[in-house]
Amino acid sequence: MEADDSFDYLFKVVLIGDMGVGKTCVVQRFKNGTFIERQGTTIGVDFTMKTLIIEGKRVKLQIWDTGGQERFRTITQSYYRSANGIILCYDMTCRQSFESLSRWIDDVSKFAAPNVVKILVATKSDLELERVVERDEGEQLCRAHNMSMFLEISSRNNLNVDNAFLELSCQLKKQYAQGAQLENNLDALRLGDHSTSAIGGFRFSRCCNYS
Ligand SMILES: Nc1nc2c(ncn2[C@@H]2O[C@H](COP(=O)(O)OP(=O)(O)OP(=O)(O)O)[C@@H](O)[C@H]2O)c(=O)[nH]1
Ligand SMILES: [Mg+2]
Repeated sequence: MEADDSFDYLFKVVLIGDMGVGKTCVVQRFKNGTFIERQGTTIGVDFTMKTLIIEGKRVKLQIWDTGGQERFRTITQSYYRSANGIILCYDMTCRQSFESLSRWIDDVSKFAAPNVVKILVATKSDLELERVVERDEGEQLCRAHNMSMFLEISSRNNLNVDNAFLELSCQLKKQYAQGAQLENNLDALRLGDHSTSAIGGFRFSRCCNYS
């Protein structure tokens, strides 16, 4: 538990992707600033929290780090539904992990809310010499599936890990504000019909001010 439990925004973020792509290392780097070379495989789902200050607001992230093994797939699907943000991960040194994304993306579209914010992350960018998935391929996939952002990151060298969470948080915060604004406008117009999703379907540019 964090000492100060107050927050302005609370977002649930789920990390998914094949076993061994480095999801737990990403979370460890972000949460503790550490990198463990021999990280054990995640059994089921692990949970952690971290609060960021963005534009003077406390943005609390509930982070669900899922085990990528096939046998956990059904369990992890149940975490998608309440997710505000999803970080889809592949390992840029492992083509299979990139190919698997189509299945992970299918799962997201089946089980997550339609307005969930998705970002795509290529891990282990320190291993440039072992790269087998080109940057272009990641960018194309990101565009093709309407994901908000693509980043190549390294937990080992601490490259872009914080940025991934910050950009995702900014987009969630923006989405929330736009949704609230839209709701207010609808109320003001007394349309009385809230059946359409007020915060779905926005496209984002990168992003707000954080330090
Ligand atoms: N070179 C390099 N290796 C990494 C990096 N991140 C993770 N690894 C390696 O990849 C291994 C697997 O990482 P994990 O974080 O356990 O992978 P995971 O996606 O959580 O795997 P599951 O929990 O089984 O789904 C680690 O033990 C590291 O050796 C990175 O940024 N660079
Ligand atoms: Mg793990």
